[in-house]
Amino acid sequence: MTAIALKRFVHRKIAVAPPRSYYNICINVLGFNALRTVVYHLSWKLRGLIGNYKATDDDTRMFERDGIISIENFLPDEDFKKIRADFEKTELNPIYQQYSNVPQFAYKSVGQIFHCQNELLHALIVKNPRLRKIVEFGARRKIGILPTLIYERFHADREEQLFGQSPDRSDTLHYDVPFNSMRAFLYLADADEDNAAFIYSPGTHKFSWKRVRFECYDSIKQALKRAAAPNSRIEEIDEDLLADIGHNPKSMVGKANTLVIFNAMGMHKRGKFRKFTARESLLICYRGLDTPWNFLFRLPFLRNYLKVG
Ligand SMILES: O=C(O)CCC(=O)C(=O)O
Ligand SMILES: [Fe+2]
Repeated sequence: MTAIALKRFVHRKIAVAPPRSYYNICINVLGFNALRTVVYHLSWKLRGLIGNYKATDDDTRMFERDGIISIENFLPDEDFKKIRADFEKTELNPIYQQYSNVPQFAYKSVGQIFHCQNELLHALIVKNPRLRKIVEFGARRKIGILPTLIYERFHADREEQLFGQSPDRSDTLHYDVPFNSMRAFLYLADADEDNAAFIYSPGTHKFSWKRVRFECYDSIKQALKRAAAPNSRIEEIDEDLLADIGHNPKSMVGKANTLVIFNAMGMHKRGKFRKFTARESLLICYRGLDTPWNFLFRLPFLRNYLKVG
């Protein structure tokens, strides 16, 4: 195994493996998920102390408390219109997914990724000081990467898909990774409970021993389920486990030009489609900020070498 292949393996299978679908029962019983969560939390805490990160304004205070913040009329009108126009002229690539136990991908999900080669998004989003401040505060580190930017259009295109489930798993309650990880949606059209507005459970991003216990139980339960039925869909989280961490989901409805910044360690999911109206947004993803390779600080000279695709 080459060094790069080993690094990739560790990255995918250990560092950022989704906690709710890590199937190895033994490893989960041994507390792998819990240990990972504790280690990441300690590194985040330490970075906070060293970097002297403090919640000093309404944005950061709310983000610290809830793990999510919704900002209406985020961009000046003329800037928002430019992004909306850019979105409209961008040809999105349809992504169809087929799962063995689900006849057809429930939504037509279309997306296109820009790695910030787009000057407009770079100027208006990537360099936006308000967004940057909240993300740096949430991650407890300077933003040393370019976020992944994805234009998204989701919609149900058949009657039976209304209220149906999406096999991409994002409409099942989940947390993405066992560390504080920042993402944002800029709504490019109105999002409401009829067109699958994002759902988040404020406060569930917080570290606590109950949370660690939750991760431990849930990961074992998922692994056992998967062992019994390998092709089964990921299960909903148990209500009593959720109650333990103060679950109180909220639909993040918002008009076009609302920016929703969230910590993907908190419980969240995509809503359901009750109408055919598409949900259109720009997803801004800072996942690349956190890897085991930059546990405390990113080492600039290693940055490119260690970049994991
Ligand atoms: O599309 C959505 O609303 C959910 C997306 C999601 O789960 C995520 O970005 O982590
Ligand atoms: Fe997610």
